[in-house]
Amino acid sequence: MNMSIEDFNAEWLKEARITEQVMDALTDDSLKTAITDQHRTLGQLAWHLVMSIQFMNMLGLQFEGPSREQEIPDSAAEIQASYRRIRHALLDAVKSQWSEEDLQETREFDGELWTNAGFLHFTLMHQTHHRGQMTVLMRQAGLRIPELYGPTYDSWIDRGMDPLV
Ligand code: NI
Repeated sequence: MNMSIEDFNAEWLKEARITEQVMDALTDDSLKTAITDQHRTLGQLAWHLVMSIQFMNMLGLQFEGPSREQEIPDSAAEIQASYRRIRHALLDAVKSQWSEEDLQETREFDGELWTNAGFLHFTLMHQTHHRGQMTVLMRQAGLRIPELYGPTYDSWIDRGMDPLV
């Protein structure tokens, strides 16, 4: 998908804010939740989202983020702070370091030719995908799920309504 810097700015502001709300609902105890012990934990998924933003450094964008060697934090507050920092850092870097021409620059990744705009689009989709996985694990962990694209079970209850099925 072709995106302009303005398109990315608008989408990222919305999407990263939603992700931040999801991250902010995490608790230390919830981070170990997983569907089975063969699958990624809630904490691993949350950290994967932080580190996949960090991956955009590989495209020549310069911004600060956690080191690849850093262990996955067992503190929800640390993951939340890292996400908050890096989601702003990515957007600032895109806006200040890339022009519209840079977005059309291509590079090979995993045997395919990608534009930088394509990577930005992928970053949005990839985040949404894992964020959806996170909300399932959060429900399993007994956490309250913030509203993402509309009311949740909890918000229907709060409004005195029968949750939709
Ligand atoms: Ni992934």
